Amino acid sequence: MREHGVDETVILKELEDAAQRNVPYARVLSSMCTTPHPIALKAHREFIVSNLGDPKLFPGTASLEHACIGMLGELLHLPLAAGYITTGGTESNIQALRSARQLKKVDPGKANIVLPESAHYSFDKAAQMLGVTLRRAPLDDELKVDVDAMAGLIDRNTIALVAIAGTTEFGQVDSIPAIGKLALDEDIFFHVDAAFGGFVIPFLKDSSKLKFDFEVPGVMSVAIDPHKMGMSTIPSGGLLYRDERFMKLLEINAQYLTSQVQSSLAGTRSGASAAATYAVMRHLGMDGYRKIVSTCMDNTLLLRDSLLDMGLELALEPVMNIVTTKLPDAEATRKKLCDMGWFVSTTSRPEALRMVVMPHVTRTVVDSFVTDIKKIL
Ligand code: 0PR
Repeated sequence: MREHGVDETVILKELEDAAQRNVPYARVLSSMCTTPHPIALKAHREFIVSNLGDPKLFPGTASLEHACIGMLGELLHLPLAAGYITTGGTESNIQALRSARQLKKVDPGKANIVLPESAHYSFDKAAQMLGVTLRRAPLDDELKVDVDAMAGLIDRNTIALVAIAGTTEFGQVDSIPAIGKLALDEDIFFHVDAAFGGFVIPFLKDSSKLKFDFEVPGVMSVAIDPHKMGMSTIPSGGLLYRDERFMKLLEINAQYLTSQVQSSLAGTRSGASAAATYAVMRHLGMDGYRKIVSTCMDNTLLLRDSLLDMGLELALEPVMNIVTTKLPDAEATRKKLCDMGWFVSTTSRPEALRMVVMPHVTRTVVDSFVTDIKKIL
């Protein structure tokens, strides 16, 4: 830091220059985040100074967080769910597994978690932090986890089962009712990572076919991210529990706080996330999200059809707003697109080019992306 401070106008210019260098969302088909809804931005700015780490100092903000959990609970078929607003899917997944480890005492170093090969890398972080082993079950032809293989990996040291509702790479949804049954039969804690799919599946036309939340017996916790398809600001995640008891397992004594105890992973945490999430969920309502998801799905199918017309093959028929197309050297194509200013990603098994059709990927964006990809394929 400099000895003497710099004038505000100079700094504002520096900030403007830094912002200019960021890639505009309209060129980004690799991200699960999007431009937040304007009302979320307004709410975020208004609550930026509040700290939910000490909720009794900010009872107004705490009531907004409580209301968010209520609305998320309703969305996930459990209006009375317990939970809190996290910083995102990573924190939600870590915390859910922390609850599972607290719940079932096994010999130190022996605990394991059975999860799909498609699970997000946040579970690797969780495993390192919690000192548990990950047992990865393979996927079937539809890129869903093989439930029989999961069953075969369970032993008496298994503290949790995990399933994904909207896999990061392909947007597939595991057979959650079957895994819920397995969890109940084996009496094991079952966590569903719906960080991406949680704000998509309930708004799809045939949503009732994809059961993934608390309506499925056996599901004990769900991660759902308002900062992905929920149109809220970063960092906004949601962790919901079937029973408050699971969240209580995380409580740490913090006598000097107004709340005396704390169960979140972060200590000091922004109230802005809760305010933004509250505002956008209240403002959009179910029909608002339904419209957003419907437009994303129309654009997803438009992109899918354009790629099929080019003679390309899909890695998976889109279940949600992610398009994956098989390519022998997907990485080379990704780089060429990057040189043209487009950001997409690749997958390895199967090797594919991956495009996430977020709300900022409009029809115009799809058309111009297709025009460019035609030039190089
Ligand atoms: N669970 C699933 C299924 C996810 O897809 C992700 C993130 C997480 C958990 C972790 O969520 P947080 O990153 O909020 O902690 N999936 C994306 C990914 O890692 C996130 C992302 C978003 C990546 C924007 C890039 C990007 O530009 O690929």
